[in-house]
Amino acid sequence: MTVQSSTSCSVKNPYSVAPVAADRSQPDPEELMSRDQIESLQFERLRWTLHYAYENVPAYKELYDEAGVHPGDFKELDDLKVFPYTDKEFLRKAYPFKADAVPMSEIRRIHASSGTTGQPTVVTYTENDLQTWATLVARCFRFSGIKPGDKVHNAYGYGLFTGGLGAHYGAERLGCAVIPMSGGQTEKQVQMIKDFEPQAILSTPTYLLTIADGFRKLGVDPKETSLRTAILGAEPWTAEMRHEIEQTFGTLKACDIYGLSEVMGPGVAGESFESQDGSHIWEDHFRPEIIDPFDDSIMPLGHPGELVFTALTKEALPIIRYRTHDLTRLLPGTARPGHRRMGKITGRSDDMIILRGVNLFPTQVEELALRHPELSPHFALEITRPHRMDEMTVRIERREDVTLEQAEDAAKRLQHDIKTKIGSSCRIEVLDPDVLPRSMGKIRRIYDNRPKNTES
Ligand code: DLL
Repeated sequence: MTVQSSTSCSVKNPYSVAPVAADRSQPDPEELMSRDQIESLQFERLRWTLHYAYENVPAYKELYDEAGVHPGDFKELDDLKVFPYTDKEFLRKAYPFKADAVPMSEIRRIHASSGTTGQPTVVTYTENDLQTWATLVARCFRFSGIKPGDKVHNAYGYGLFTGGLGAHYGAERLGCAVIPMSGGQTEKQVQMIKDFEPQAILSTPTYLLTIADGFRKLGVDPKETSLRTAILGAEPWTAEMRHEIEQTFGTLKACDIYGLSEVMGPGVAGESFESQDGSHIWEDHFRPEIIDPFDDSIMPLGHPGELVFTALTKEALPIIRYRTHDLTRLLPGTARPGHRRMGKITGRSDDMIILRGVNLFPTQVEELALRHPELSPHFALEITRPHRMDEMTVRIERREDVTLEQAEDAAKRLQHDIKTKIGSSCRIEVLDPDVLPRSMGKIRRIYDNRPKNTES
């Protein structure tokens, strides 16, 4: 490509298409829309999306033809419910690029979700998709208290994972100086934070705990760092974990950011630093639904269930009624009343432990464990089947400043809490500090050591 020089000698790219607001510290107009305005925008965008997917992605045409529905049936928002759900399997079958609505010449980025089992899920982006993504991530960061001009330490992993690059371009779009650390190399992270004095950090909640440990190992109290804002996501975390992190870093505010690769990546929803009351879903680009994961029926506002998303503006990879497996509920918007909020995610339906008929998520253990000041946030759950019955062992580290006896006393109380509040019996093993493997990104909480290929 030939680059023409500008006569005004401006450093700005004259060919840039990025719609950056003149004052990046101000909300986008769509952010401030009323519920009615959002819903009429959603209706227009949904109608476009349904036709666009049907005409350009054979898998959607096949799905809708088989179900006997047609984009022309969409006459009001409520009609979305007649279109079948999609899921990871739908995308897997299209591996790697058969779900794309545009030719490869229009694709500018390819990411893939790790996929704990089998084939990864591939997600693609056009130039416009990347612009939307950066704009929405920037919106989340501003909403969570980051300001143009701030230095932002990005500890989300760079690479095929959408966290690193998604957060990176969002921070640049907001007008921040990004420090592209990626995950891992904790000592170096600590050094960079000490030397560069960023105001904000982007990380998974559990990796931020690892970084806090890194500071303590150097003899530095995390409260002495420059960090004032942490934007945390990519894994479930509880109000208790927020409290833990905010206490550890002193004046820092920890806010949530939510997203998933298939729907875009980070930035589908973000949290206000003022109200810290759950992430608002950016409904100018995504229409959420909550469904009953067992009978697939749609749940009313406030009821828990599985989150389902329809992306309203995606060009490369249309996503319609995609089942996320994330369990939460929808709530009315507060700081941005036109957009609905999501409650904290309890977990993924596929991460649910069923222990002798009782459903259990690691977040429930996190919530209860962190109420005992003798116990640390570092724990893992092991499921075994020594005889015919499943058993769970909670392995949890004690805090540095308590004795083993004190921690074991607290563990007995935790065991009682788990029995009475969740309904499961378990064993608790108290470990010394720094024994469990530390998170470098998304933490692994569950170790399922039951014999394979037997009935559950
Ligand atoms: O984790 C995207 C992301 C990166 C979000 C950085 C936020 C920050 P995936 O790897 O596709 O994408 O994983 C998506 O992670 O379905 C949830 O189960 C979980 N998840 C993501 N954000 C949150 C959150 C990225 N704030 C899966 N709270 C999702 C709870 C989250 N779980």
